[in-house]
Amino acid sequence: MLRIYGRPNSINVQKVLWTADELALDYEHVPAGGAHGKVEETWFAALNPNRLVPTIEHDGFVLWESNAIVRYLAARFGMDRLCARDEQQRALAGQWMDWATFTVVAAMTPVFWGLVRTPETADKTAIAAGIEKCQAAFRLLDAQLAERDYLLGEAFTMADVPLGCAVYRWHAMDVPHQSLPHLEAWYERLRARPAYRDRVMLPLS
Ligand SMILES: N[C@@H](CCC(=O)N[C@@H](CS)C(=O)NCC(=O)O)C(=O)O
Repeated sequence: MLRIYGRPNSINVQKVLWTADELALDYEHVPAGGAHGKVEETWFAALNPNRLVPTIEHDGFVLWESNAIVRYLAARFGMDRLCARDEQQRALAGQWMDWATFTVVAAMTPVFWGLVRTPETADKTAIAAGIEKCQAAFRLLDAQLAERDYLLGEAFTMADVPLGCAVYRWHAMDVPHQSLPHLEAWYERLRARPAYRDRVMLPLS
């Protein structure tokens, strides 16, 4: 039995729910965090002492950190599809997943909080700096996608998941969008996936 804890509007939870749906997994989704609470309860801290979502339980196995969860689900249920058997291909997927977190989402966080979550206390300098960093990162991503349909080649893999979540968030915000044809074509391919539309393309909150 797979149980996924997390609120649907969290970008990190969206990675996990999208992956689970791509794999057509049978799972229980327990909304948690934010207005859904639960993370402050003792039983939740026993699962994840950080009191953060996403967190999963799979037949008694507990895991947190969204990219680690995506990698686990892809390897356990999507080997040769979402997860490459080849170590170097798998490492490249991990590279893009970590770059999504530490470069793209790190740059986007002040923009998202300033424009969406707490506009009343927005730091305009931090927003402008974040936009500039995101634009530079997306130019790099556009170049990677110039010669392939997805991050690692002709097929959708776990490498596309964290960046796919970030790119939706970027498009949904009122920020200057550059013309990046390869990134746009990839984003259109993602939008054709029902699980992406269901789990990621939600109103920002
Ligand atoms: N590095 C962690 C970050 C987890 C995280 O910061 N989760 C946020 C939601 S995106 C959270 O749980 N916030 C507290 C809450 O929602 O109550 C991951 O990728 O899973």
